[in-house]
Amino acid sequence: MSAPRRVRLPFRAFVTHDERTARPEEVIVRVVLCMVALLFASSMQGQSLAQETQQSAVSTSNSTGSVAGVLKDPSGAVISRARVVLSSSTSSFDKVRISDRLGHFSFGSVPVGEYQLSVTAPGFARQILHSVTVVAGKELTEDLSLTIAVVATNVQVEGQDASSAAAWDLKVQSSSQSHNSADLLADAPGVSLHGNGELATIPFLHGLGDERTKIVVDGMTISSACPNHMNPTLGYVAPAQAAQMTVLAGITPVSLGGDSLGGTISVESSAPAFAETGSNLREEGTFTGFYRSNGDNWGGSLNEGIAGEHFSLGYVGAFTITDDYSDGAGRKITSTYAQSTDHTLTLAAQSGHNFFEATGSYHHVPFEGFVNAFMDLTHNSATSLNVRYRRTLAAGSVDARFYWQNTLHEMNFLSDKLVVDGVGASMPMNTHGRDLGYTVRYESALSARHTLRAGNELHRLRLDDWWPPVAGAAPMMGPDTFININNGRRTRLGTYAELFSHWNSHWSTLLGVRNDTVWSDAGNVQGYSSMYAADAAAFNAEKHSRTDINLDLTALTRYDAGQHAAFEFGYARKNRSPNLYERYTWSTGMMAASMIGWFGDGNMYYGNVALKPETGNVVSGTLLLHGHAPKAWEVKLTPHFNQIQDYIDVDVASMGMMGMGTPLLRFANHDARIYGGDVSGFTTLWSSDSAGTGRLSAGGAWLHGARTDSGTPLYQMMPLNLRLAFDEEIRGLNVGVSSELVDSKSRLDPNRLELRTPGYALFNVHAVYKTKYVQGGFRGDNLFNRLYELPLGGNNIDIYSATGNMTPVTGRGRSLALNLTCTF
Ligand SMILES: [Cu+2]
Repeated sequence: MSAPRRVRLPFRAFVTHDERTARPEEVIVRVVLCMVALLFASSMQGQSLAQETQQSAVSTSNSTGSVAGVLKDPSGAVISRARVVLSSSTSSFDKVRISDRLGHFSFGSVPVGEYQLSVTAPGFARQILHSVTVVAGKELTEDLSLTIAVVATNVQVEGQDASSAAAWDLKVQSSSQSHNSADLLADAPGVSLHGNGELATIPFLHGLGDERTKIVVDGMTISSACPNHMNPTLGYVAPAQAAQMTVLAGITPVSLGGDSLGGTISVESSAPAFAETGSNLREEGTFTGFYRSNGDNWGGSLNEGIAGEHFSLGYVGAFTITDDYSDGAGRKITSTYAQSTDHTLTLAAQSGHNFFEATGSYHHVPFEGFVNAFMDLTHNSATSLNVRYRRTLAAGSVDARFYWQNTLHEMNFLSDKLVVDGVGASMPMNTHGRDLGYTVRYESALSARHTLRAGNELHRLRLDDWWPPVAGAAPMMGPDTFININNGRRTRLGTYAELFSHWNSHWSTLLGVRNDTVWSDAGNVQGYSSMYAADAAAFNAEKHSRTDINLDLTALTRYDAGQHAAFEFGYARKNRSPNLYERYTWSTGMMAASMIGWFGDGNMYYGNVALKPETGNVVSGTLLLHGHAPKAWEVKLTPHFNQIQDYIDVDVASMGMMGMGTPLLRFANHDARIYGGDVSGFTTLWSSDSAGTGRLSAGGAWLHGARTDSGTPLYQMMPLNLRLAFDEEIRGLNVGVSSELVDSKSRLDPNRLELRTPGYALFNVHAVYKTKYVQGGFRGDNLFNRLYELPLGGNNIDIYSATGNMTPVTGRGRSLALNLTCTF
């Protein structure tokens, strides 16, 4: 059997959620054999062409230097045949290079001075690096990571030159005034944020959030190990560690998708830096500190790195603590305090075509209040290991990764949780989650026109969720341990192939097919006492093991009209299988069911073993218009439409049980539809040496989501919103004002008793001053101390517990923040 035939093998079943079970071992063995064959074939190819490595000449002249680098896509695969332009704004210097098969480009004998580096490649968003400084006799390395197509919004962590592989060169971060990585996504059009504790906001893309959006951190899939999703993926990335976040909100290439219904958010840490050939050890570090007035929030981070030509060792540590914040009316919002600590150690090595990286991290949250949940987080610790190997081949690359994370999570009541009459002053709930997985990806330029990407990945979650008995609280909370999920297992094996074709200077296409087979299972359960026996017996009598066979497709075409416009249009079929809590939570008891659900609404939820995967049919396009000169102006429009079969919504089991004002809901499949549009753009108002650069930018999004059977609105759809900003940059100083306008949320899900939130406008100011080694920043948020309710912030459960009134959580009042970053 030839290698290409083996690649096709895993796509044997073109059926979704098929009950004909393919045994996991069988499929794993077949796919592993296929990948071994691929790896073997590619390493042979690599050896025979190893001599082709290009050495870029380093100029030794006194008046010139050189610039070189490697271009990669978000997954780390090299990009060949990209057009790289180095130009000067003060001289006539303007040179073009085309990246070679290893993604390399280099410019020799460049006169010293300031340059702009611009990169365009078919199928990728254009990237521009301003202020590239060429120093006499030195080679400047500018490795760039391009984002795929114009649908990608590339969020660069402000102040960190995310595109640079000078990994320790984390110059300035106004982002260091936040302790929440999801906040960094706030300005991306189409992204809305769902409040979920102070450390772990959950991003929604086009109305699809949490596990419906694929969130990948350094290639790892990390599951929420909590029935309230208090520890979602982004909670494990300190902003100090995130070097680049890529948001794909429209059509996602299958290589970056799988087991998701919306788009993909990929977070990458800084790539390890290595010393230049023949030079001494390279040692760099960055220290950041920040303080935010509202909530007495402070924290800091330390990045330290030491590197030789072939090895690199790096450490990132981050700490933050915050007290409860106050809203615009000066009311303290209880259960919004938190603390977290992160340590990450990375060891990397490179030699010739080989790159190896091993990262170990420890993340610890001793407490985090949840105003929109009945419980608080009282302990969360996670230990993880991520090992990566990459080999550059003559016409492509092989990239393999293995990862593991062990998460221990505990919930209980923190001291300012308003608990009715002291009842349930203690109620321990524990979760143990173990994520394990690998990814292997192969890329090869088949010809000048076609590039093939193929990959295989496995993710396995094992989860136990149990609630120890509370002394004296039987039969409601004793005498036995409540087993919520017993040895839950969810194993996903994904395999994909995609072909990128660059037909001519205008047209390119991307075609992809992907299979994800998901095996779910869980053991038998028990309640605290005999009062839970009927539900437990009913659950235990059901067949728990399920196999979903999901087929994803992507077809995308792009037309590049040249200097002023690009157009992209595509279709994607995407699938997400239910998570363990959606399938295997089982108690209809009021107390137990109110502990399930990651919506922040206080409603009671329980699972449904028979749930089918959700299947989305997405049609989306993007029109990009931009000015002739780089950064003069740009307008980007992205309409989108998603017809979702078997969307996992809820059925109302009972309303107002036992005097509770909240409904008991059971997860259930219902067809739904979401459509809308994003718009963003900017224009440069002036640009000169004396007046600096003044820029006006805007971004907005509109969404409409409804169930197609009942016509009722879908839950938690962000209302129409618009962001406007003006900023001026002059000699290292950037000052600006911005405003955030949000319409009222009036389309409400009746089953969840979703609450209306009024519209609001917030105004913010900022100033950042940068020098080579130090950056200082100031921010004033919600300057007019506006009182507003968060459309996606959930309900204030502390107020509900105390008064019986359900109200939305109100947002942070006026807040002033300072931050400082030093590079040494
Ligand atoms: Cu929890």
